[in-house]
Parts: sequence; C-alpha cells; structure tokens
Amino acid sequence: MHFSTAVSVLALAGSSLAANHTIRVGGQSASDLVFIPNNVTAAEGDIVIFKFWPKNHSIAQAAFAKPCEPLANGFWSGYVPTTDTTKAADMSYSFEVKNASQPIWFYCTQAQHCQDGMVGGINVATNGTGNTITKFIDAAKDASANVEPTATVGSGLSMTMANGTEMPSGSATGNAASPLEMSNLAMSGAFGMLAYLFM
Ligand SMILES: [Cu+2]
Repeated sequence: MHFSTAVSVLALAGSSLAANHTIRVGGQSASDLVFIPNNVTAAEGDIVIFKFWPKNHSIAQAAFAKPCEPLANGFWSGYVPTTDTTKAADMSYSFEVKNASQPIWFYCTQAQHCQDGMVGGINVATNGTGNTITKFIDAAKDASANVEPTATVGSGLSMTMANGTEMPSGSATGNAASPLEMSNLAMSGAFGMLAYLFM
C-alpha cells in the first residue's frame, strides 16, 4: 500500500515541473482593452490560464502577420460575458503549451478590441528586430477588420469552471488546489504540488 503510494507520487512528479501562467482578459476598468500581462514565457507542458473580466471578451489565436484574424485550427474561446468587477468570470480557459519554441499570438474578437490593443502572445519576443509584441500591437492597430472565428467555440482550449478567484500569475504550481477547480489540468497541478512536497 505504502509502496504503491510512493510509485504514484513518482509517476506524478513530472507534472510538478509544469507551471501555470494566468492572463487577465480585460483591464482593471472595463474600458481598458488589454490582456494583463500581454505576453508570458512558458515552458513545454506549462498551462496558460485565461481569466475573463468585464465586460465581454474572447480569445482567438492569430498569426503574427494577421493580428485580428483567426489562425486556421487555432484556439477560440467564444465570448465570456461578465459584469462583476470584483472577480473574474466563473468560466476560464486554459491552453497547454506543447511547443515552447513556437510563438503563439492571440487577440480579442469583440468590436474593435483587437485594433485597440487587446492582443497578446505566449513565448513571443518583447524586443529585438524580429516579431515582437510591440510590432504585433502596432500591426493590430492597422487591421481593417476584427474577424471572429467560425470554428467551434471553446476549440483548442480546456474550459475551467472555478470559483472565480484569481490564480497568482507565474507561480510555480498556481493555486490549482482550489476546491472548486474541476479541470483535469488543474488537478494534475494539485497532485504535482503534492508530489513536490513528498520529494
Ligand atoms: Cu475584448
């Protein structure tokens, strides 16, 4: 019995290395059209959790060259309307980074939010001569339209129903132990944390 417990802990130990990164969708004020932060650096296996704030935002994956247009087979959350300014919406979306060397770009499809700067990236450059987040924001300003994906809502993402409390950004294991978390990803994070404690 004891032995099998030890084996499970070892088996789960790998997941303790995965980190959660929380991105706030929507600003401190509902009129702030931003992702906070608008870029994160994530390793393979890390989970990026999108937490939605007022009023009614979305996340859709784009290509760098076309900031406000859906990437074929990219992720798409659909709209997550919420009015409570004191907490994130109950519904959040998670994206697992499977290839950390591949920059991922995304935007909000609502109205002109993309053009207004509501864009972001995962593992994208923040400076230099290549494709930077600043260039992506600038290119978005010039986009002629903000295009909504036709893909299935929620595609490419894991939905999480949580109690709405914000997870700390960039923390090693997040607070995935939150009792109302139902996502498998969050659960693996919680077990990963236990495994970490055992080591
Ligand atoms: Cu928006």
